[in-house]
Amino acid sequence: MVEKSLVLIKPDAVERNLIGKIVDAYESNGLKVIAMRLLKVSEGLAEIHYKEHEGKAFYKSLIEYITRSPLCALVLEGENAISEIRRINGATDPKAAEANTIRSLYAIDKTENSVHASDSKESALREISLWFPEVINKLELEHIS
Ligand code: 3AN
Repeated sequence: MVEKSLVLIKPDAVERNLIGKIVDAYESNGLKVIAMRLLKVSEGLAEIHYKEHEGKAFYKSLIEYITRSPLCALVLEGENAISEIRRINGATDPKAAEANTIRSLYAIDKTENSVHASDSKESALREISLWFPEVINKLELEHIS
């Protein structure tokens, strides 16, 4: 099934000039970039994006990290994109990530782990609406017409 997913190439990766290598990992696995934006995230957007982690021990450092310098947000599309992207990314903790995944190659630690990707259809819809409302509006228009 063709799906869309939100990916963030996070500050630690953008700071180390890894955007190209990371996008290449997705594109060479057949995923298509359908939206892309470089931005320095506001605290408000970070808090909405990471709402499910509010109150956890790592929450404050997570918000500080994600807002400290620009990140690259993308919408990717492809066959089984949601699970495929998470496979390409590897486990949250780079020490546990499989060889040759993005996190095994580039992540620094559990917080500065280079990439984020939606973990379900529901979170993909929520996250794409948050980061790229124009993509959702276009989908709705296509659905109606
Ligand atoms: P994933 O990004 O692999 O879906 P989530 O959704 O569990 O992982 O966590 C969101 C982000 O919060 C992670 N990408 C990571 O940056 C941070 N994080 C999650 N768990 C921890 C932890 N135990 N310690 C520090 N940071 C964490």
